[in-house]
Amino acid sequence: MSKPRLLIANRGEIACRIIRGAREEGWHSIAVYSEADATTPHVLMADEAHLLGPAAVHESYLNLEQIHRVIRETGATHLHPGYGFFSENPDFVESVTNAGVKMVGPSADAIRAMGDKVAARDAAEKAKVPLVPGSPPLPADPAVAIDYAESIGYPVLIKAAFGGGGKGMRLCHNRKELEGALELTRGEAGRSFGNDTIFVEKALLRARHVEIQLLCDSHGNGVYLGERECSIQRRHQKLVEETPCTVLKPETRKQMGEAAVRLALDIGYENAATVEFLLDDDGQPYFLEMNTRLQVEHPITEMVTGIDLVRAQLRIAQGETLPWKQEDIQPEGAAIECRIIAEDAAAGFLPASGPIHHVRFPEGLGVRNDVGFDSGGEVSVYYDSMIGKLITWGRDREEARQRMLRALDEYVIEGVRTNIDFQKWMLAHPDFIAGNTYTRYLDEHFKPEYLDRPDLDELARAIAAVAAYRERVGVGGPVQASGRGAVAADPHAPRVTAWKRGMSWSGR
Ligand code: MV4
Repeated sequence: MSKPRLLIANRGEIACRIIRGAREEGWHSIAVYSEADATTPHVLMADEAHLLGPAAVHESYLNLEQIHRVIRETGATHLHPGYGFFSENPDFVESVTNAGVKMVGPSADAIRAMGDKVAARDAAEKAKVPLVPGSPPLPADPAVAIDYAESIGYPVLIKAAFGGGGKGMRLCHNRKELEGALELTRGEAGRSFGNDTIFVEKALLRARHVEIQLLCDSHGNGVYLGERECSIQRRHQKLVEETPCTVLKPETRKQMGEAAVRLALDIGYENAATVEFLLDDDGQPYFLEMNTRLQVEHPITEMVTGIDLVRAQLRIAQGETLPWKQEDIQPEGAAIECRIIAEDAAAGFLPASGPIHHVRFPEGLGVRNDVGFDSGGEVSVYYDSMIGKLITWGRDREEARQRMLRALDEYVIEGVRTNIDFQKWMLAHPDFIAGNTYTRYLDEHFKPEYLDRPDLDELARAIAAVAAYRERVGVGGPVQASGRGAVAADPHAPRVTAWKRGMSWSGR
């Protein structure tokens, strides 16, 4: 059989990740890119690369005609959508499939079935997946919603049936709030999702977000690859993910995993999926929704299971049978992912953009760095501000955590502000160490003022810059800080290293 030809309809770190999987499987990789991405790593890594159009996503990565043009010009046989962009768009999947290209992912029907959160709840109920108490679609009469809310008790969440990922939700603590929010949420749902179906669910407010990774082949086999806890998030953007969840009991993991596999097989699901649950204070799981794509945080599952999820996806797309039985999946150790985001905490977490003058990536045992940028690149305003993911593995959680702090210390990005300081704060926090995490944790506990003082950071950078310059021009001797800034010190004095100054070896 000739080499499969894989078009990767994405950019950045996930495009690089997929190209690596393709190369190891012996597949030919075809990158696509926008004018803003002409020299980015995914373009350089792929076997071939094709321009889609200008930087704006609707002219490039979300331009269906241009992607079809590249399919025709390259003879692509398979397409991997990554996450975001077209990854959960059933119309896209249909059009690609009709062009004779095999999607590395689920069918349009499976995406549609899970995109409707009411239908997803019904399917979950049939598969005996534990559910949050919730209503059927609500009629226009507010009395129905109020009666329902009063039967399950406040607080409740009004959710849009075609929302998801936290979009189109509204929290109501009492009857008055519910009355005020119903038509508002319905109107927004209609405008945002083209369908104004809404329903209510009991709101679980101190719950953890725990999700189950699945792989299903096209022959009706499915396995679960353990869980990921993703409670550390702000405004529905996950920031830290870890596996295993510190509080999940083995019997609950088994219950959630088996329920998730039943749901997927019931709907004839093929390829990778994630089933999201809330885990309440009593350790009870409740189904939220199913994500029909490879997720950003998939690497932590790969680290503990040793299974390459992208390679598994490619083999599933070729019709291979899963090579694992459930008992073959035996996660080892612990893994943590910190998302590296270009943003300015002091400016209300606005996305940061601009040229990347210089980077130094962390390395060493148990460290994985998934990025799609390099020195000399640029963070564009057109795309997601998540520019990379730092992942560490340890024999236990504490080893993974300490390794993460060490790796964050090694990480240098000059030119754009990032959340690396936030990640250092989070990973060193007693609540994180203790595993006291839940979805509202940061709303209740974090303020930007907690991060390092930028004036001290500036001094540290000035010292490092002078030291680097003196080394480059061959001027001997260490440099130290004084009231006048960085000055040459006695060359015979013992060196005061960056570590002893409370900075990293990279000078931060
Ligand atoms: C909830 C919930 C509490 N109770 N549903 C947000 C994302 C989407 N998957 C569903 N979400 C939630 N649904 C009930 N009945 C809280 C959230 C939620 C959340 C869930 C997972 C991760 C982060 C979150 C942040 C805010 C709210």
